[in-house]
Amino acid sequence: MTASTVVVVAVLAILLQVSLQGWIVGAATTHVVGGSTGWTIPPNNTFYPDWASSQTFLVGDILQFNFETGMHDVVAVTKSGYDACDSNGQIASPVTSGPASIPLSSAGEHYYLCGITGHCSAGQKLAVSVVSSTPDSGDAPSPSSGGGSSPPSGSAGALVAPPSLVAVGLSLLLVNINNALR
Ligand SMILES: [Cu+2]
Repeated sequence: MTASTVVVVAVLAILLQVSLQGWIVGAATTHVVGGSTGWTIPPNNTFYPDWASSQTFLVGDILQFNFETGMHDVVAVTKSGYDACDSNGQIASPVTSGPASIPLSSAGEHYYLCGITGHCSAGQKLAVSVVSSTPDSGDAPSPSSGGGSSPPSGSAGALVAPPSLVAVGLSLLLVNINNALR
């Protein structure tokens, strides 16, 4: 009886840890450029600006350009290259294989265009504004005022809440399992 309880709790602990890691790692978002339209000559010149304005781009997120290899490409360019549809302003080698996943590794403005003749001037270009994922470098504001209890030491500030929630959940599970086995 005790042994089976230990096994059940161990399995639950592993599952909780896996889901917790997923919660942390899962913070990055993959943005499918243009949604279901993908990366192509858009129906109008405001299509990609409109799409970009509907998104929040954080450092660490990924831009996914869906296109058929050979039909389009993705060239990261400077702002002047973007404005002029001039791929000579490229700041990285063109990505010619679709679909292409490009990580947003720094904050600021990032510019992309399709280098196939005529496509950029037809609106196939993208400007995104990437913001830091931690705009406030300080700790998150604590909702508890007057409790006086400080979080347990030894954990990174951002990770204090989830492990304690897991601990509470495990305790409740232990109680329930013990009751069920009686
Ligand atoms: Cu193109």
